[in-house]
Amino acid sequence: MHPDTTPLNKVALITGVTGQDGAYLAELLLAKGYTVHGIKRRTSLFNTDRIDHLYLDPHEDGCRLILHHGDLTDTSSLIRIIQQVQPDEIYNLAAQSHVAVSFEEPEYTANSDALGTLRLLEAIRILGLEKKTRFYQASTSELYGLVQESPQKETTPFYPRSPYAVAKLYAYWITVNYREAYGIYACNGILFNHESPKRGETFVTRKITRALARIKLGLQDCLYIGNLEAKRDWGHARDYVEMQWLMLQQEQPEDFVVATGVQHSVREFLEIAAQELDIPLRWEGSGVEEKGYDTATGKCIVAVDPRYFRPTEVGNLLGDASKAREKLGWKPRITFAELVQEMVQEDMRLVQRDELAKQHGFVSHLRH
Ligand code: NDP
Ligand code: GDR
Repeated sequence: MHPDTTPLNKVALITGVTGQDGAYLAELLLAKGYTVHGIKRRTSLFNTDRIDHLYLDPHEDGCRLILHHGDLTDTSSLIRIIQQVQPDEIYNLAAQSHVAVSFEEPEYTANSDALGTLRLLEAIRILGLEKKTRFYQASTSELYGLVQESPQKETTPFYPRSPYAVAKLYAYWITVNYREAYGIYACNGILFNHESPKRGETFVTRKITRALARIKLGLQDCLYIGNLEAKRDWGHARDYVEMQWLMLQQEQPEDFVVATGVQHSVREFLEIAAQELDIPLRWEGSGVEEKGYDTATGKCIVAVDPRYFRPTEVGNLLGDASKAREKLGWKPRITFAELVQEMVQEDMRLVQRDELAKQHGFVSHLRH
């Protein structure tokens, strides 16, 4: 049985349940007594690692996490699942969520991230669930892009800078429009970057903690990185999914910024992660020639690689979550230092496991 606190007998549907936020949100809702349905797209391998600890065989008693095959680009699957599940709450977390990848796959990104949101809202309408089903849209600080004011809050004008952000701009406004046009309880959470040990390996924080752990144990030589000067407001996913839930529990639907109000650069993140691993780091050179050396070994362990630069970059994001604090009493609990520490420690644990496999003759083919 999943641990129960206050059974609410509510039914939630999470798109993107196999992702970082989907896993933390499913855990939170199960602990609150929800029955949680998740939409998982078909993949050639299992990709449920992040939620395996929550999953019970459907034949066992007390199974409250149910997975359905579906895809945000496939309207019929979404209508079928929503009709079957009759959810009280839908959390739309599914997306092609990688900003750099969106320059390579702009059309797919628009289809899943922009039209996918429309398809879900239309499904609510087609099925006559406007009064029953509440809708949460995973909006993003990337909407602010080329920032027009700092820090950014709910009223700050948007200036998206990638196909991802432009697709999310459509999703933001279609959510507002369906709220105003059809009275659906629909909200946008404008979330600033949030990370965790469950973060995808190609986002910069996880890329750094994983690479440094591998370098520490001799499984990798060098971390190739893009723009070291980009600044972000980084929080912990566990804190942020609580806001996703809180936003759907209010009398009136509203949009909220979710952020820590503290900013760090990619370089600072890297330096703190290196400190955490006792790697003494010294920088040499500048721009695309910049390199980081481990002063204990003299080896180059970090190198800037322009392949990770973006055609249009978002250089400087900082959020103001005063509205969330004042109206919902929300504030983040996990500090930046704790976040980096947790990610580094968890990656060290995983890398030690890889190292052990290597020692026993299983060569690690993991990418880096
Ligand atoms: P992840 O990339 O970790 O997870 C995305 C999820 O969406 C995965 O489960 C993925 O499935 C699924 N997915 C992708 N495409 C489709 C599709 N076409 N149909 C169905 N499912 C699909 O993202 P996060 O958990 O980090 O983020 C959750 C949401 O919040 C995303 O919408 C993201 O854009 C947004 N966001 C994230 C922020 C962050 O800092 N993490 C900040 C602001 C917004 P699979 O496992 O198969 O890849
Ligand atoms: P972001 O996250 O684009 O903010 O989108 P990401 O971690 O990818 O990049 C953050 C910043 O780091 C710079 N950077 C690198 N990024 C990656 N991925 N790889 C590198 O090697 C690298 N080197 C430097 C980037 O240029 C950027 O400035 C995330 C996603 O979760 C979105 O879905 C979400 O909407 C936003 O956060 C808020």
